[in-house]
Amino acid sequence: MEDLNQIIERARADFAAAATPAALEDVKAVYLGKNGQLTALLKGLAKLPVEEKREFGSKINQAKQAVEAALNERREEFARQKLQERLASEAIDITLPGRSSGTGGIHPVMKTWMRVEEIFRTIGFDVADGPEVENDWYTFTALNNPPNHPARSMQDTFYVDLVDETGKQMPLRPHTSPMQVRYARQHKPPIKVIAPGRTYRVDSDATHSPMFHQVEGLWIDENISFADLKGVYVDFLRRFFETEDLVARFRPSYFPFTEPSAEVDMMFTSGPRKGKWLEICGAGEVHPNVVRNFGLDPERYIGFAFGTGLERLTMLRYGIDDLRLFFEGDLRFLKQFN
Ligand code: 2U9
Repeated sequence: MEDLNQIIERARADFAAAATPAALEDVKAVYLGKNGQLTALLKGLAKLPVEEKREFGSKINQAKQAVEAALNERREEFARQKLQERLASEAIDITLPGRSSGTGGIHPVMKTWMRVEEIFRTIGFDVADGPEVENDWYTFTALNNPPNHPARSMQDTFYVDLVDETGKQMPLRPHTSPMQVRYARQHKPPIKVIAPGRTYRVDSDATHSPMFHQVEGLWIDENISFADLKGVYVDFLRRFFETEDLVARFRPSYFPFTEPSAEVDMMFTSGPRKGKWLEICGAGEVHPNVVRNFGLDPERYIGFAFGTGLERLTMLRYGIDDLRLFFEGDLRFLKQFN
């Protein structure tokens, strides 16, 4: 009896001392294996008389069950330990910020585009759209450009390998004007429209990009004067820059498609940018030849047109000094606007 209790105690101690599951299985063999101590006792039963066999046999079996229970307990301990180690090594820090797929933002020039549309829509202007690969007539002829005008040259305008219905090579539009010509020929006066969009010119430095954006405006009716141009444009500038403290001046200039023509400068009259004239726009009363090309009688219909660069408006609004920043796609720059 003493022996059995001692065996159980030693087995428990040995199981506890086993450092690894493999060591535990080795120790198990010492007690329960084919040549184990309890197995040997069971084998020895055969030599005992019948009564003792029964009594001693049941005690050995109880001892065997106790040793097996101790073994299983130690096995479970190893399993729990292994699970804890795995949980610790695969732990997730739930306080880390999530990985987002990133949301896109609106490009600052597009923001200006949207703003300009919004402002002009509130004063009754429609918004035109049209092709970027144009034909010669809408791009130059309709706008009163003489056949030898430099704008028509390969140095100033990009051409694609396509010819229009009159056999002339097709340009990438160097201004948004063709959209206004198309619109004017499809609508009856009053014609009140802006044409924003991408434009292309053979030009590239800190203030010029081969692809840029313009917005042009056109208002044609029976009596639309230079005074209306001033009123509409200055009102637009004040709303775009969100300040009443802004003045504009109109300097005489020349464009083939307007007569008289002017360049518009603006100046802030308060704040940090106060007191410096900034060029912002070209404009004028639409030339009678252009009105005729709309299919209208220039003796009856008259009005103004203007053209502004969307990059220029954006640079002045945010104080950006290099146009190339708009086209480099650097997120450190772009993220500031969203
Ligand atoms: C039609 C008739 C007339 C639009 C005009 C300008 C003067 C002009 C430039 C300013 C900066 C283009 O982006 S820019 O480089 N624009 O100087 N644009 S008058 O005149 C028109 C337009 C369409 C049918």
